[in-house]
Amino acid sequence: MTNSPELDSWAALSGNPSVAVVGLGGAGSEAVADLLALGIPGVRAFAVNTDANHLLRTGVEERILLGHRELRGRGSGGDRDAVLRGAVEGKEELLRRLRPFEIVFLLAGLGGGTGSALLPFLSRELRQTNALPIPVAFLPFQVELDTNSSRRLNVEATVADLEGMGGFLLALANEKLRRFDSLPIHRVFQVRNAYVHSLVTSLVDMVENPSQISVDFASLKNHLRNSDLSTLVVGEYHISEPERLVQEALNETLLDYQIDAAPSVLVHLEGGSNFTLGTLDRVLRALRHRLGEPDRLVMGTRVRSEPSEVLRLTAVIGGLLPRTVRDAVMPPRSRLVEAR
Ligand SMILES: Nc1nc2c(ncn2[C@@H]2O[C@H](COP(=O)(O)OP(=O)(O)OP(=O)(O)O)[C@@H](O)[C@H]2O)c(=O)[nH]1
Ligand SMILES: [Mg+2]
Repeated sequence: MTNSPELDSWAALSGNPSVAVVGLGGAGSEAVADLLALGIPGVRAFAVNTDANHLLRTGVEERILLGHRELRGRGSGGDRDAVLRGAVEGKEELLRRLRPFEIVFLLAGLGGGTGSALLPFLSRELRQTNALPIPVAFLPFQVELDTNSSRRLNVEATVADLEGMGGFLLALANEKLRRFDSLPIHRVFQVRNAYVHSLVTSLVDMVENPSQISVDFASLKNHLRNSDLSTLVVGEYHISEPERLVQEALNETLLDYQIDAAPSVLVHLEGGSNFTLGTLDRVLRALRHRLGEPDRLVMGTRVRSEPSEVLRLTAVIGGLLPRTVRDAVMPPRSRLVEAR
């Protein structure tokens, strides 16, 4: 309390936005458990599923079982419509539990019934409140799309729903993890989930860290609400080579996209006390150049108190052509015909 009523009223308004990560279905819930293992201080974690067994086994504390009347806690077996009916039934509880949060990351693997149905459903519902939903979709491996047409249809329906809504969808293609073919499967998913961890902690840092270059919640919301299909890149490199850092990050992309024509980018840079303004300028110039001089760039930095040889970049590259995501989720026609 100060002795100024006006300052007191500002203090009451200055609290950081509250953040939740919500895993939808099996893959989404497992991603949230990985984020918890990596540490997400100040962020509340939820798992939402139609599968009671999976919910009982997950390490995520806040759990919501949906559609138990129809699906009896057994999962949906890929039935997106049944999950949607369950979601309508459970909508009040879902929104009551999620209402306190201003930024809500929604994580789902597409192709099954639960995550595929809930990602657009909750994005739409949360957009109608004052919250900022950030839907993150893991696209199935090519072999799943080639061999299981109901998976493909679920993915297509989900992407179409999200596109129809306009606004943000962050897409990460599992197929791009094939470069880790020699790792055990759970380790491969952990690599991808570490990217998502970087996204969550960077965005939280950007809105909660007013001491450095930061972005207010309203600008972040405006930026994300206006950049539709997006993907995530993460890179780390020696601080003396900022251009190489940008190159490394862009090489590690988890979606095929047209790199040289992205209209928007949100970037977060984290370095030690030796991270200079000159280095920041070199990173941003290199990034803008590689992305074809995007019209909109939102940036945040975090400078730790100790010096560090490593600079870390996390960027959300937005406004990708819708065609790009369709290409990523739909195999070429000839291959579909072969698979039948
Ligand atoms: N990270 C991760 N992804 C997975 C895992 N299993 C499957 N996936 C991917 O996620 C997609 C969706 O699968 P699930 O998450 O199991 O499906 P669901 O949303 O629970 O839907 P239903 O079980 O059909 O109700 C699959 O096509 C895979 O590409 C997993 O264990 N971890
Ligand atoms: Mg499931």
